Amino acid sequence: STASEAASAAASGASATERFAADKSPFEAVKDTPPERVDSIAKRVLGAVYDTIREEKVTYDEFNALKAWLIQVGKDGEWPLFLDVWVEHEVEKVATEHREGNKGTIEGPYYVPEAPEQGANGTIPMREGESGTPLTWHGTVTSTDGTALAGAKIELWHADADGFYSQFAPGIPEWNLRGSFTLGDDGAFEIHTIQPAPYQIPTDGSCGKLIAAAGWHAWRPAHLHVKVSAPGHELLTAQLYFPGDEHNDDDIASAVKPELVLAPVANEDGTVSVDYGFVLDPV
Ligand code: MBD
Ligand code: FE
Repeated sequence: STASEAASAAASGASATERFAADKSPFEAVKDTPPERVDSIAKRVLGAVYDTIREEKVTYDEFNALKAWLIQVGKDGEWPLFLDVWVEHEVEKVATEHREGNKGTIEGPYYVPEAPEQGANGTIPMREGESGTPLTWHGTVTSTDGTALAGAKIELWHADADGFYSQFAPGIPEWNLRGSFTLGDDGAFEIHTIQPAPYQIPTDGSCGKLIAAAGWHAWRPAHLHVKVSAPGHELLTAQLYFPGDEHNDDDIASAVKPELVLAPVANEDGTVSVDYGFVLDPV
């Protein structure tokens, strides 16, 4: 219903801002940045803005609409959403371009650390009768040299069959569709979950206003989020996608890579199986 979607859209923006504030101490990490670097980056960003204003002959009315919109993005708590949808993909590419192992992609705004542990062969927390096609996923976590990574951990989180994330939409149990899977010596796992639905970013907030004003759509393809970690290896943040999703080629968040599209197999009992493992780069 429109009313419950509106309620959850407003809530998810504010929750994502709270989540960000709780987990990251961003200024600490860059406190030794030399002024030359700040100067260079700030000048280039502003330069791109000046070029746009000159080339597009931006008017005062448009400038004032921008000011009002930027103020509202903050009031809606949608800065994490805006930055993760329209900026993070380029940061992620630069951060991981040296890797020889698995492709990764953006984290997005809805990760919560310390999801409940389910073991190497486990079912993600879900409601009784959780809707969606049951999905059995196996694979192995290895290093780039092929060694199985004992004690690797997979953190998995994803939307439900209606496209909503626990802790960011109301009325969903706290850890629904969020789980941690710590692997044994063979680095192997078998995870049971359900297939998520395509996800529409909130349309009733400031990001939605930009999307409507620009004539864009608000959709991301269905996806599973993961963080995969192992001692002595770089943390992998990725998402897995499903073949044939109409938004794989026009994800609003530009986060789909061909290496991250699964090859699921439909079983006779209506469930789906998929084999996909991860290759981590040594630190
Ligand atoms: C999501 O679920 C997501 O993964 C991203 C990147 C942005 C908004 C919602
Ligand atoms: Fe997501």
